[in-house]
Amino acid sequence: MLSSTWTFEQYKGAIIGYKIKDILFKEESDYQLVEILESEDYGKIMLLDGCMMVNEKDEFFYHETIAHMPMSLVQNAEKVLVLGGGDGGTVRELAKYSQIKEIILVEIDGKVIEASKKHLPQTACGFDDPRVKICVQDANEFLKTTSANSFDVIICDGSDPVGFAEILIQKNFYELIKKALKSNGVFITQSGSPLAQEEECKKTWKNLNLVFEHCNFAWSLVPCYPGAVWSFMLASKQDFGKYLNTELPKNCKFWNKEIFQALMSKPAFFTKLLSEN
Ligand code: SPD
Repeated sequence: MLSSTWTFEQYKGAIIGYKIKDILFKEESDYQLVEILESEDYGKIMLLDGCMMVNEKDEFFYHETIAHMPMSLVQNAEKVLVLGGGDGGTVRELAKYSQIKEIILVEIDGKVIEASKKHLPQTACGFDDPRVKICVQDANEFLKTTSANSFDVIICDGSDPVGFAEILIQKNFYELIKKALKSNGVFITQSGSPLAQEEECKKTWKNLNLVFEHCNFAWSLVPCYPGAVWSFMLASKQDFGKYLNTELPKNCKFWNKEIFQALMSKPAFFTKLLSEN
């Protein structure tokens, strides 16, 4: 048991800190250091290589946005693929839709799933849904063997694109996603902070536009991530952009139809950033 210990995440010239009460899980996996800590004010938090992934207090902003945004843009989505997302938060949100028949989660690091199931039940509860199939595999390798036109919605819920996750913003990766997506399907990826991670946003936008006929971007809030304003990028083979889904997910803390419109609105600083490509 620790007392008055802090954990800090430094990103460029800024640091975010959390006061920690206890270390619940700390193991080096084949890919990264996986930690789950009990914080004083933000519930349990998961860090991967010291980088904040989830805290129980504000994870709803991120997971509700990344799951409900694409689901709002596809009518009757039945088959959904989640790449990354080993903490289970995105799957939990998807499991709210009765129309979905199958959710496949492809996570490279089995330890993230194991630690989340054990210590983050509030986030990982969606794994219990019988429609969820878990594959512990590299997302790029999974996509190489996926048949064309397989998924209505594909969600890339990855870490920052560094090290083994660098592939997640590459053109080749987006080409594989395009192949796996149905003609009216929608792809969404988290794309970093337009305030703190400008280059990551710009590269994601550039490569998506090289591959897909139709791209769009949205923003949301993730108070625990560097920059706090977060970005999400959407891509499709067909024109999209209107709210289509009639099934509004229940028990959301953030998401609703008005929030959808607000997050799809285009703040000038963000449009300018992406036009600098
Ligand atoms: N800088 C942290 C970016 C992490 C994005 N993914 C978080 C995964 C939550 N399911």
